[in-house]
Amino acid sequence: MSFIDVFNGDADGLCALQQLRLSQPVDSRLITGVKRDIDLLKQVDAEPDDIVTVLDVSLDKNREPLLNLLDRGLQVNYFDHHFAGEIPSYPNLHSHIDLSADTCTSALVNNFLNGQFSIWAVVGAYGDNLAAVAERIAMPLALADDKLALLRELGECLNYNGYGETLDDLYFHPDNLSIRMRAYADPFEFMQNDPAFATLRAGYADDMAKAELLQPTRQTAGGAVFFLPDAVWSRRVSGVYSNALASNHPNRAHAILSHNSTGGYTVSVRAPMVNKTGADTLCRQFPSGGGRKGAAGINNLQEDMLPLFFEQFDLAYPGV
Ligand SMILES: [Mn+2]
Repeated sequence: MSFIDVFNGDADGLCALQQLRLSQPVDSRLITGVKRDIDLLKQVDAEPDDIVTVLDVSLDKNREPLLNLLDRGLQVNYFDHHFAGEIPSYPNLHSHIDLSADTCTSALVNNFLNGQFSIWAVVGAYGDNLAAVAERIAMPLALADDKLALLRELGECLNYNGYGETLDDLYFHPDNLSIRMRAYADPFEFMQNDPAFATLRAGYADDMAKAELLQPTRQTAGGAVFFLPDAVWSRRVSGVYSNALASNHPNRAHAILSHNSTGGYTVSVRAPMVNKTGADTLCRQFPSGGGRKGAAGINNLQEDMLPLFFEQFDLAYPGV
């Protein structure tokens, strides 16, 4: 019997796994990728007595390989907050799926573990740009403001690391980052002792300084659309830059488009922070689109679909 951990390569996926593996330290096979690579379960090559844990990737996007594993009798633990569609009913599927806008996978694992390693759930929630969720989980820990700010920075840095078109765009492969984090029950010790944090912090600052010089290409009453240049730094910064725009302009919806290698665009959509709805339904209208109510994306939007995308963006976010 072996353990196979399948997780999104962003902060939320990493911090969800961190809590589970601190609680149950086992040698597991890790399957992950860049944040947008959520088609992960098909990579699982398992024996019937293996235990598969899936974190922070949409069940709907992984339905076929999931059903295959379940039919073969494997035990599957599934924690997620993305669009799931119908959740299959199998005695060997242990699902912890909650689509509400005010939760994330790290928070769901925190509930499951009764707060055993909640400090890592705080990091994961910050990484998903859910500051209110992070602060609610952090409340019983009674951390000083500067400590909380550091956890936020770690979450944002881990999240930043997940963005890129391929693993080569990233500073650290998420499986490597997970193994480096593994020894630390205390994220402050991780930040102090492992050079990964300093590397990500410097890269983040550098990429953000470039992004902040950009102007929106389209501005409407309800939203703003930005195009990022075709460069490694812009692929890395697209997600955290979207989150920063959303936080700095809470009444406005945002779409951030970057070029990808197939000649199309990778799109990040953020609903207005004051009304986190519609991002998932907007993106799911397009092939390869998906996500959550407040934050969603399209992996590959073809150039000729741009006018339709703008039209649907305006319809979704007409402003007040
Ligand atoms: Mn998440």
